[in-house]
Amino acid sequence: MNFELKNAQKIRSQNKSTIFDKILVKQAPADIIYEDELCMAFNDIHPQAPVHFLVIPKTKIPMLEKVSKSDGQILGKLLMVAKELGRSRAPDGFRLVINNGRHGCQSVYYLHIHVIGGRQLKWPPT
Ligand code: IU
Repeated sequence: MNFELKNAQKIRSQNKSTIFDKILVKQAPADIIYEDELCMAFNDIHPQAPVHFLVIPKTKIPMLEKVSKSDGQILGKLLMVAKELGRSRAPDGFRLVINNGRHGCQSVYYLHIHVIGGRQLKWPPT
């Protein structure tokens, strides 16, 4: 069982501070590749492909199932940033993934979009 899967099995409070809260305020290290007033993107510490970065909102949402109607604008923004960075870093194609909850293999309860590419990806994901 890999680290993320093991972590995803743990029951945790969704309101607890996460490593991404710390990365946002530069209290934890990350290889930041993009930042603006609404979001940040940084390279995944355990990349699953040559290109693997995460896009997070600056306003905390613990997981996709917790988004509300008022989050529509920030969700659109995250997708736009993922698309722009994905297109320039993985011009032959890329995949976006949002893990949600235990069965979704979410290990960090701070909403993030994985952007994965730089090699031929397979389908379906297991
Ligand atoms: P998940 O969808 O919650 O399983 O993804 C969390 C990701 O955060 C996972 O791919 C980790 O490798 C990644 N990560 C990171 O980039 N930096 C960190 O300090 C930690 C985890 I802890």
